[in-house]
Parts: sequence; structure tokens; C-alpha cells
Amino acid sequence: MNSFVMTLNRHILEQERLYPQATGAFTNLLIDIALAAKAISHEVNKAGLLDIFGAVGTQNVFGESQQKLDVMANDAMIKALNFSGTLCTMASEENEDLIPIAEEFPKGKYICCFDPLDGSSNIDVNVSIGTIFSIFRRVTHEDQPVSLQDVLQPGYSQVCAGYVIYGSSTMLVYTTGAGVYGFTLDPDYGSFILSHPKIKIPSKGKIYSVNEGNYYKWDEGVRNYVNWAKQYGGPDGAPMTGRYIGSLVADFHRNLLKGGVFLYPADSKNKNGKLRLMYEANPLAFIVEQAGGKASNGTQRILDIQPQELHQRTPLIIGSKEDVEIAEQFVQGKRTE
Ligand code: AHM
Ligand code: MG
Repeated sequence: MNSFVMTLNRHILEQERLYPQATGAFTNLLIDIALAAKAISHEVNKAGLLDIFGAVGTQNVFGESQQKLDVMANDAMIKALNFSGTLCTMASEENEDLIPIAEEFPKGKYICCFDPLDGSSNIDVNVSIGTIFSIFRRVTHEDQPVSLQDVLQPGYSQVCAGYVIYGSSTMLVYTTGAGVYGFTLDPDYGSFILSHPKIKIPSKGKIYSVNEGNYYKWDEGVRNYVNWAKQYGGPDGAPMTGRYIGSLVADFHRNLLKGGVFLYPADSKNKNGKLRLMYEANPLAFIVEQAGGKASNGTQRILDIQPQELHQRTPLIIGSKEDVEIAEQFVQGKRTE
């Protein structure tokens, strides 16, 4: 490998050196998340073999019991984060309550919220899925027992957020508030290599991404926006292009690089939308803002929402700045066409 290759570890170290008071704890935390991501990536790549080597719940040819991938991904994250010695607690989309750090490990001042395997309903059909994470610093004193108050912080307090996409290659994208950086996993070396420095989302895109099967359950404002987007929303008043994978990380990643808007609005069935504030909306909102984009629930900036509960849902409109602003106008009834 040539010495100019910027690996994720080097990049994190370099960023941390910008802060003389840094202790290295944060570096360890991100390195451990990357380690879990590699383990998950490895398992995701083998997912199709489950049908050949045995179904979930049975043993494989080596006598090992098969685990559902989302359970495996959750375990991998919990194990890696326990070990890092940098957290005081963690929260996963898969666990109802906060996950304490195991007795035997040292504790730190950070909190990590994560969705271990988002879009897992897509595993069976070989569609890209992802892991999303969000990191906060605790607000109570380190001598106190950690509480829910430490976790329920608005998104603007995040110190880091990122996601891993298990796609045609595996990529890790993260921000610490100083720009967005994307790394591609080199399967030969097992290293994440900087492939997308300083990612910026175009200020206006031509892609709209939404589950239109919900059309008749939406409010009029959302319907008006989507009707407008498919007629006039693109460059020079041309129609926008529809793209919907149904896997948030994949839909978001495409829009981040190409521009456009992703919506999961509230509907008559899901009054607060479907996606989770702490595990999905907040981390992606931090990333999109760092890339020059926007994220809103229709009336409020996602990062300003004060969470009330761990698994709170929120409507989400996220992507290119102009596209999100136009969608907000429709949702708020300020525009109908
Ligand atoms: P999950 O966390 O249970 O995997 O659900 C989240 C997923 C997102 O990846 C995706 O954006 C959304 O659900 C798709 O929902 P729908 O199938 O209703 O369009
Ligand atoms: Mg999810």
C-alpha cells in the first residue's frame, strides 16, 4: 500500500490531533465502530449462503448455529462498543431500554445510539442495507449514574454521526462537525480507505425518493408536493426522477452524492412517520447539514427537536437544501402547485 493512502484510522487520528485536549477516547470509539462494521459487512456478504448452508436457527456445516443478521449486527455493535471503554451507555433500535456497559469494562463520557442493520427487510433480496450511528457526550457528571436525560439530547448536540452502507462495496461515511468524509472498505487489506473527501450535496437535485404506495394516506400538502415534483420539480421545470429503494441508508447515500430529496412523511397510519429520531433522522440530519443540505420534519429542523423518548418517530424530509425548502412550503400549505 502506498504511504499516501489515507485510511480511516489515520484520518480519525489526524482529526483528533486538531484538539490538543483530546484524550484519544474518541479515536478508539470510532475504530471500534469500524471494526463492528467490518464484521457485519463480512456476514452480510454471506447472507445468500444461508439458504444453502442452513436456515436461521439451525446449525451450519461447521456446527455453528445460524443467527439472524439483524441480531448478529446488534451483537457485533454492542460487543465492539462495550470493549471501547469510552461509553457510559448505549441505545439500539433493537433494544427497548438503554444498554448498560458490561461491568468488566472501563466507562467513558460518550453515548452511542445506533440502528445496527437498517433496511433489514431487504436482506433476502440482495438490496443494500446499512448501520447508522450517533454519538453524544453525557450531560450529567461522570460520578453520577448515567440517566435517560444524558441520552435524550437534541441532534445539534451530536459530536459525531455516521453510517455504513453494505452495497456493491462497503462504505463508511462520517462527520465530527468538520465536513463529511467517505471511506471505502478495501477487502484485500481490511482497511477503510478515504475515497470521498469533503462530500457536498448539490444545492438542488432532480431525484425525489418516497414510498408512493402511501399516497392516499398522506396529507394534502405531501400529495401536492409529490404531484408538483413529478411534473415540474426538476431542472428548468422538467419532471424530477423517482428513485426509491426502501432502504434508508441506500436512498440517503445516493441523494447525498447526486442531490435530491428523501421523504418519509407522517400518514394516516403512522401519525409521526415511520423513522426513528435517535437512530435514523438525527445522525443523517447531522451528516446532510455538514454536507450543505437540510433535514426537517416539515415544520422544524430535525436537529432542533427535543426528544421525549428513546424510540420516538419523526416525519423526515432530507436532502438538497432547495428541495427540502420547497417540500416544506408544500407541507406547510404555503404552496399548492
Ligand atoms: P427498519 O429500521 O425496520 O429497517 O425500517 C426502516 C426502513 C428504512 O430503511 C426505509 O427508509 C423504510 O423503512 C422503508 O419503509 P417502507 O417500506 O414503509 O417504505
Ligand atoms: Mg431502521
